[in-house]
Amino acid sequence: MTISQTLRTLLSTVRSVCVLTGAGISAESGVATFRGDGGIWNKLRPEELANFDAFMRNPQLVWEWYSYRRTILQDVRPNPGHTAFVRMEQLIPDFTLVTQNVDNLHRRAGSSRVLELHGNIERSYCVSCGTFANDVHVSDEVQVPRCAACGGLIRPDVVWFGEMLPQDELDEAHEAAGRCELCLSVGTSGVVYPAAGIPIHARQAGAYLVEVNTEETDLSRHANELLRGASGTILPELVRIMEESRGMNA
Ligand code: BV8
Ligand code: ZN
Repeated sequence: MTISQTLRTLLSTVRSVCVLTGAGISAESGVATFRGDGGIWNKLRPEELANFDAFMRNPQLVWEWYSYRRTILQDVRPNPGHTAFVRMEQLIPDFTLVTQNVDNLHRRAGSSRVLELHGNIERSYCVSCGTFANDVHVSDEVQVPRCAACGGLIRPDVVWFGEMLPQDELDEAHEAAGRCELCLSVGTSGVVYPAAGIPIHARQAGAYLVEVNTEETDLSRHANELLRGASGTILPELVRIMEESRGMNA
């Protein structure tokens, strides 16, 4: 993977950066992606699980899936890709981290401000009264968690297909994309909208768009530069170039 002189120069001067991450940034932590090899959705179909009707039809099945994913997340840790963005946030005056991931790993890595477009699997709320219930543990013999306040069904606080994204986060992400000089699209296949529109908007607004991915994606054709490889290797290298060129060796 070679980094162009254009990007090296930009990394030494850039003051406004917008990042979009997807499941690929968590792959090296051992969290399965959705659509890549071994992706969970290759086995499971999103229609059956990640939508509200499926949940109301079979809340137990959907909760077993989320409970399984939460259990996996207890044993994984952020990887050098997540950590690189914690450092980049310190180096860049106007830095915005937008994620599609619900795995909470950016926050666990120490990123102070994360725009979670698809929610967060660690949070849950009542479908009837909206009360949040964050100490929900579901195992297969236990019934679906019920709201202490009104007895309604508790659901994971993630955005399912056909559901609106949190408007404030989406607006803030859109604004950051519209003003950034450099946009990094990292570990996302770019198939899910409106999130996948963020890097495209940045490019159209004049940003230099770089894709960090092990494979070709739906966003590759929009990028100024493709860095083919693992985010856990590439992102620390980008930060090293930033630090060196700004005389801020760690
Ligand atoms: C909405 C949360 C509107 C739950 C998720 C037809 C055309 C276009 C759009 C649509 C359409 N039909 C329907 C739509 C809209 C739909 C959509 O985009 N569908 C797609 C599939 C066609 N979008 C929606 O429904 C959204 N809502 O539009 O509402 C609306 C309007 C009016 C009124 C009401 C509503 C809601 C979308 C959110 C869905 N929720 N997840 C959960 O996670 O359990 S989506 C799910 O996909 C995850 O959030 C995930 O983050 C997201 C995107 O996937 P990726 O992160 O990109 O992961 P993926 O596995 O695909 O790719 C991983 C990449 O990493 C790969 O490229 C791989 O090569 C790379 N990689 C692997 N290892 C590494 C690596 N890269 C670097 N380093 C490595 N080591
Ligand atoms: Zn309730």
